[in-house]
Formats: sequence, C-alpha cells, structure tokens
Amino acid sequence: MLQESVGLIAPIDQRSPVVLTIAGIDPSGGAGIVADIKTIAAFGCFPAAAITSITFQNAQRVFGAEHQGAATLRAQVEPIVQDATVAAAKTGMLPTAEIVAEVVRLFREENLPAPVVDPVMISTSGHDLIGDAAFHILKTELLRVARVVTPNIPEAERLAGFSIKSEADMRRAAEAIRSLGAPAVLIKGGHRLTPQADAVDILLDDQGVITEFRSEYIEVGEVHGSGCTLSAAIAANLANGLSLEAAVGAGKRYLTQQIQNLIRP
Ligand code: PXL
Repeated sequence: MLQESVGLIAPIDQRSPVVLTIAGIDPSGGAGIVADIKTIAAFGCFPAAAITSITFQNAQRVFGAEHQGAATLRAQVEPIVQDATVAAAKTGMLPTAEIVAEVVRLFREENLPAPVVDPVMISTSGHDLIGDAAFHILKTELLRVARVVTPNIPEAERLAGFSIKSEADMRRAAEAIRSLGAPAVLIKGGHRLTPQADAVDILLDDQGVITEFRSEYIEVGEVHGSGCTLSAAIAANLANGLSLEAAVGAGKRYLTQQIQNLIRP
C-alpha cells in the first residue's frame, strides 16, 4: 500500500519540521542515514542528512568505509542551516576525531538545536565504528552540546568506565554519564542483563528524574539499525513538540512495532 506523502520540497514556511541527521550511510539500508530518513519521515517530519562516512556493508559484515573530512561535513551542513530552521537533530556514526570535533563546532556555532547523540561504537556485526581519539572527544566535548545521549549497555559501560550487571548499575551509569556533561541520558537495556528479564531502558532527564521504560523482550537477537531508528524517532518526536520523556516513550513503541514486524509470519 502506498504511504501518505513524505513531503516534496515545499516552500520553507510550509515544510513539516526539519530533522537533521549527521551520521554514516549504510548503503544496504539497515542502519545509519537510510534508517534515520525512513524513521523521520514515518513521524511526519522532513529529513535532512549529512554524511560522516560511506560504509561498505550488508547485514552480515562491514567490508570497509570511506570517512569524510571536516570540510566536506561542514559543506553539507551549512547550506541546510542557511535555508531551513532545523527543528531537531541527531548524530550517529562519527568515526574520526576530526569529524567529532567538527560536529561539536557545528552545534556550538551554527543555528542548530542540541542533538540526540547516539554514541555509535560497534556495528551489530562487530565492526569498530569509532576510533579512540574520536571516542575521547565524544565523551569530553560532544556530550556537553547534546540534548540527550542514548548508549546501549556496552556503550554506557565504556562511557561510565565500569561494567553494568544490574538495573542499579544502569542507574549509576546514567548518573556517571550525566556528570560528563550530557543533560539527559537514556541507557538502552536491549543487550539484556539476565536471560529471563524484560527489556528495560532507563531515562535520566535534565531534572535528574529517572523514568523506566519496560517492555517484553522480543527474542530476535540484536537488530541491525535499532539504535539508529530509536534515536531518529526521539529526534522526530522532539521536533513534533513532545517532551523528552514522551519522545522516548513514542520512539520505543515505534521501535518495538518495527521489531515485531520482523518476526510476524
Ligand atoms: O547501528 C550502528 C550503525 C550506525 N551507523 C552506521 C552503521 C551502523 C552499524 O552497522 O553502519 C552507518
């Protein structure tokens, strides 16, 4: 069935809210910018996208990548900002120190809203997507310009510097990551702590309030592109005017629905 229009280029004042993703492209369509664009459009927003890296991959493995430089990234973002008001933004794969530093500068200097930062580190197929120097700038500088950071458990462990084995650890890690300068932290429990547990995500918001999002664990293994989809959905919901807590709730419901669609006979 044909979906409703996702929006042709309309005069700027008639466009639905513009959501900018700054991320890598997975040409096979599972993760990265393609997943972001599909998600942003599904929430009725207008997707704009700047590419940090062209990856070569499929669902089985990553064969390589051609990372972009600071100048090509800036050259993609500046014309967008000149032409449109960006209502919300997200970042995904930021592979090099040069790219992360430029992203920090863009969010500090350009007329851009604080982004949802998905701290992409390793692909579902096991490929390293961020260098050590890049990770250091993400941790010490990018988190400070974020609206919210959305690590999964391995990413949260690397940011917090300790291992996470319980929900109490998830809460402690959220506090530790917030103390690095992120105003809000969503730790995603999809990399489940114990075999029988529900999937639980923990949001620590900018007031220091914790909200738990519990959902039944769906036994499909790790889903390529799920982190990209959730962070894009949160950004789109923020662009549509939802509070952070409501944006996370709606984003999670959307992702759960998409994962259920995978296993529907
Ligand atoms: O899911 C993490 C991710 C993000 N961005 C790009 C990716 C991947 C995983 O493969 O390829 C471009």
